[in-house]
Amino acid sequence: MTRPEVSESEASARGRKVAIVAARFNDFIVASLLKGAQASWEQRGGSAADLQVVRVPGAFELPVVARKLATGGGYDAIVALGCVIRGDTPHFDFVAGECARGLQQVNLDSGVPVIFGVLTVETVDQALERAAVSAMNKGGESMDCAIEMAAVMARL
Ligand code: INI
Repeated sequence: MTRPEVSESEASARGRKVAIVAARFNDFIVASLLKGAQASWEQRGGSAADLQVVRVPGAFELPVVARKLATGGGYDAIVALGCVIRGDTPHFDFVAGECARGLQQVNLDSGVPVIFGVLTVETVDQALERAAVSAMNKGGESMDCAIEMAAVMARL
């Protein structure tokens, strides 16, 4: 990933309120994404009381809950976490595609940033690589993105 650092103020979670909606399907991956997101929230100074986590059955269910959180929760951003692995399912394209489409719809319709932290991969190995406890953890990256977007929206 090539992205220059954001300013210190835009990288701070202090005073922000964020919700995570995370799928339970493929939890051996999603649990690591969730840990990465929570760690980033803490590292950036977010308070535990201002971070809500909601679990849903699968990636297909993420948009409807993201919508509820975005429209009624007073959150500055929503982070959606999940993992869809092509090898596991003949309906990969439906689950992954509808999840992405639904989350983008909530993002644009609500005006509350919805971050796409859903892995859509070919193999388990690719998923493990992106969920490792490292700088590459997609959950942590998604939380960083949410915090930056909260700052961007507050500034505009
Ligand atoms: N849900 C996922 O989050 N990842 C998957 O890989 C997956 N597969 O393989 O099918 C998956 N399916 C469940 C789906 O998200 C819904 O929960 C289900 O269809 C009920 O609506």
